[in-house]
Amino acid sequence: MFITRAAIVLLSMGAAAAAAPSQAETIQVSIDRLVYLPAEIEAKVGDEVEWINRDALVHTATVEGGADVLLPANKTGRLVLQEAGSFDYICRYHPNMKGRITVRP
Ligand SMILES: [Cu+2]
Repeated sequence: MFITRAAIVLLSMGAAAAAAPSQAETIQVSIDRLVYLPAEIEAKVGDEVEWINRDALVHTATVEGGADVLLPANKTGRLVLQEAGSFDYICRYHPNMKGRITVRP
């Protein structure tokens, strides 16, 4: 009986350790009245950001010299994060809208 329980505990620990590093997450950022919420997020390479535009205006999530995600009114847009670093982004149509994504390796 003791041996069986110990084996089950070891198996479940092994499964958790193996699954953790490779699991990509989706991080949601809302846009409400020309504001990214939250404005700053942290993620890791392979994660996906999903912007949910709740405004009746077209927005973008645009990194200067990099990614450019179009976000039509009341629609969502997604981006898979490919490289580590800290990225400031704005909306091309409303440059006062500012966000930042910090991507860990
Ligand atoms: Cu905008």
